[in-house]
Amino acid sequence: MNTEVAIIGAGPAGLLLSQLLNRAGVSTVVLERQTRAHVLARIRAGILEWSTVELLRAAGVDVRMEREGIPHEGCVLASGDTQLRIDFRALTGRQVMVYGQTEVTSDLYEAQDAMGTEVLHGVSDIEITDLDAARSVLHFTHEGARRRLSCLFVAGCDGFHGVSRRTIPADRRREFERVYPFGWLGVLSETPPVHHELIYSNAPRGFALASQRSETRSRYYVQVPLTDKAEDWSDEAFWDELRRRLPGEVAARLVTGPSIEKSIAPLRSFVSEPMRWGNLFLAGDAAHIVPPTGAKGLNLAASDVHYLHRALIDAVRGDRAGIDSYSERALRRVWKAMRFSWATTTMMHRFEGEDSFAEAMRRATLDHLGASETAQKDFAENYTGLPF
Ligand code: FAS
Ligand code: PHB
Repeated sequence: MNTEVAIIGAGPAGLLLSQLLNRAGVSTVVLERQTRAHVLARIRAGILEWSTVELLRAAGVDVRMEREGIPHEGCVLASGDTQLRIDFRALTGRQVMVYGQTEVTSDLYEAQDAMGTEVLHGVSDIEITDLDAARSVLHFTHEGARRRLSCLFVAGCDGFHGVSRRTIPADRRREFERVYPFGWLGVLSETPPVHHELIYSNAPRGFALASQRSETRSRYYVQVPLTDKAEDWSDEAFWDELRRRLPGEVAARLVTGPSIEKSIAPLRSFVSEPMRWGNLFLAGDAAHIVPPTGAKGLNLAASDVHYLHRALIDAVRGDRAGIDSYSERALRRVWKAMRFSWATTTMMHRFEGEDSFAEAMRRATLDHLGASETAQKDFAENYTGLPF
């Protein structure tokens, strides 16, 4: 098999990159470990930065998003019964879009079907070779046969547990990590959202988030110890805990119902540098992980794809300047989002065993945010997405 760009991973990063390259006339083959149904069953992110919305428009996958997505012009940061609305529109002139990652991935799959792009599922044992040659080779197993894919470039879009980052020699990688001592227990329910905007709540019992997928489908999270298991939490226990962590007047209007999905996501901050090794380019979770507090995970994957698709189109046409500067340019934006995600996680969560000083710092940060339009503008600029 031959192609111009081999893409490992059919998550949002891999499919969006493939779609943008195909629309520019660059051929791709996408290799995915799981089945399509498995990929589409994942419940993950829910907030799109406006630059991600515009990139999806450029990829030609905006029709359903425009119809079903919900623009949000602000969010609420709650601490106890105090609620502070951050007005994105007034502070930055920008907004975000509520549209689930699952829907983004589904729209990308349909667009790739229409393109006739080869997306192979059930692929295993990928080995990447010849990264320093004119053409690289992926060896992999598919439908019981060992196969060979020759390409000009390889895009590692295979997430945190993928093979591509580990193809870069360990002594040439610089890794930065912070593992948080708690996770997020998330519930999806066919119930009307408790508020028309997202509420991030810092409560004495821990963090909670009231999010949504549509006017009839809600997504809620509570901070839980890493020792918890989703199956340990009954729906009733979840709703009770969520009520305890939301402002009283919000909890009073919470509509509960059976969970249609319930899972615990661990939280970590992680960056692996560089994001390029010869003909291999990392994008998305393959290179970096952020705690979901800042709603940056999916949006950083889109950010990497924004830089990488242009660099690869130019490189296929003979201009290598973009691929030579990709890692540095992508990482500059990654680190700013990494900082914002770490800062909001620290500001909004209770850390087991933290001392009174840490608690006082969190309170002072929230007080300052409430009193300073400059601080609110900084939050809004980061949350709605820094410029590419
Ligand atoms: P993905 O992990 O989505 O996709 C990688 C793909 O590569 C997967 O389909 C995988 O099956 C495939 N793959 C892996 N190894 C392979 C191999 N060896 N060969 C072939 N294929 C391979 N972000 C938010 O902004 N908000 C959230 O609330 C949020 N919640 C999350 C909850 C969970 C449980 C997780 C894990 C992540 C969450 N994220 C959230 C972050 C998430 O949305 C990611 O940022 C986003 O999926 C990144 O997309 P990709 O980089 O495409 O990686
Ligand atoms: C979600 O709806 O899943 C979501 C929204 C905002 C976040 C994290 C998750 O910061």
